[in-house]
Order: sequence, then structure tokens, then C-alpha cells
Amino acid sequence: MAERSDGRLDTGTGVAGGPGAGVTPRGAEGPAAATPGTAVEPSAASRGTAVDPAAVTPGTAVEPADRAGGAQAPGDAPASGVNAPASAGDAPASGVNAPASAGDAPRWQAAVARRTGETDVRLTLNLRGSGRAELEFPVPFLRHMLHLFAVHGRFDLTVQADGDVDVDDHHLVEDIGLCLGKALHQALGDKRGIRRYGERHTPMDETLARAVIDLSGRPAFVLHANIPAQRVGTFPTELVREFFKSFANEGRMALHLAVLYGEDSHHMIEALFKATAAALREATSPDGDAVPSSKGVLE
Ligand SMILES: [Mn+2]
Repeated sequence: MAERSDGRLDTGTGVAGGPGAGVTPRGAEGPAAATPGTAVEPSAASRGTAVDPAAVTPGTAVEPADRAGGAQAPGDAPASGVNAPASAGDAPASGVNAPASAGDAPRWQAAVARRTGETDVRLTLNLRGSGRAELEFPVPFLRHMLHLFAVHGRFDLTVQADGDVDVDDHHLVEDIGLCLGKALHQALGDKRGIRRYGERHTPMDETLARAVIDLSGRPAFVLHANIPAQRVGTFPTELVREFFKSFANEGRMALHLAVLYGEDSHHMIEALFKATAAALREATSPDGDAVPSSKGVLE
């Protein structure tokens, strides 16, 4: 295990400042390089400002009508009408526009800020987004993967992060996975009205990967993959496991990943991220009004 206690950060970007100091975008490898075509400039709201749900997603910013039918992400549009008033479900129609519970931010969105002696991560997630990614952190291969993740899940995802990458990429990769899981869990609220399960096979050329998800509230993670290369670019491939393990733990889901076969390490990892995004899109997609559990509760 790498040393974790020295508390040093990459002070070259000013991250070691106070909690409100923000993460200075890394110009040379900024979002334009990381996410060609879809990257957007950091908004004033997300740059240099403390990230908290209230700041990033003010109460009026997102219409709770997202849940009220018709507002599903493009392509979902179940013909049956998810929130048909004649539904035999037990959720009263008035519940559709009510906050899921006290303190819940706008549904389907979350913001997470987490700062430790090793890393400083600010992340926002919108499960009903359009696939926009804004990624600023010094792990190029993971930027590539999270860009794919946003596109194939049609999530909006922003990550501004820095950390002790002079040690290695381990802490930062692990902590970004952790914050993504936290954001997912927050964004789902009480999990009312989602499918809960999702699965996808994703090929990438000679490789075939599979992701199966249950948003059960119980963390579990299984990865079956023999990735031949030690590194892809500068990225240690062993960190794929660390990233997804943190994501599954904090997202409180069962996440089962497998590379069924393949040859190219880049393809294998990319297919895993794409499959996970698509499976998560399915698992979080609208389905009825109830909490999808015979117990009535998913934590
Ligand atoms: Mn690629």
C-alpha cells in the first residue's frame, strides 16, 4: 500500500489551499483535450465555489416534473406511459411532484465534494442528462473512460479533482470512483420509480464485456477480467478494479463485471466502462412509481 499519511497534495495547482480554494483547471490537458467534441467549459457555479447540492443545483434549477412522465431521457420513452394516472400503483398522483423526502436535492442529480490529505474531488452527476462530460483531473486514461461513461449512460458528469499523483494514480482513481458512487446514491434518493436492475453486453472490436447491476442498497463487487497489460498509457490497469470497487461500495449496488474474452487491454477496459454505463442507464431508468422491492424499501 502506498504511503497514505503524509498529507501532501500536488501544490502546483493550488489545491492545498483552503476548502473553498477550488481545483485549478489544468490548462495543458484541460477538458478540451480530455473530452473532444462534448466538453464544456467549467461553469462559474462549479469553478472555485464550494460544491454542495444547494449551490450547484438550486431548488428551482431542475423541474421535479422529470418524474412526472414525458421527461425521460431521449430514447427511453416507454410507450405505456410510466406515470399514467390510471395506474394501479399505490403511489398517489400527488406524490409525483412531491420531494422524495426531506432534504433531497432535485431528483436524479447530486453533487459531492470530498477532500482528504490525499485527494480533493468535486463531482456532479445528473442521471437525466445528455451525455455531457466536464473532466478536469490529471489521469488522462480515466478521463477518457469517464467521458465514455457519461456518453453511453447519457449522464451529465463533471469532475474537478487533484491529488497525490506524484505518489501514483491510486488514491485519485479510487476516490473519484468513491465520489461517483456517492453521487449516484444521492441522486437516486429513495429509488422510487426506477428499474433497479440493468445489464449490458458491450463489444469493442475483438473484446466482449458484460456488466450487470442491481441497485439493491447492498454493496457487492465482482470483476472477472484478465487484462494482459500492466499499463494502458500511463494508467495502471490494476486500478480498474479499485475504481469500480469504490464505485460499487459507495453506490450501494451489486456490480458484476466480466470481460468474457478479448485481446487488447484498452478495449477491455473501455468495454467495461461502456457496459457499466449502459447497464446503469437501464437500472436507473423510469419504471412505475413504486420502490422496486418486495420489502418496500431500498436503501
Ligand atoms: Mn479508447
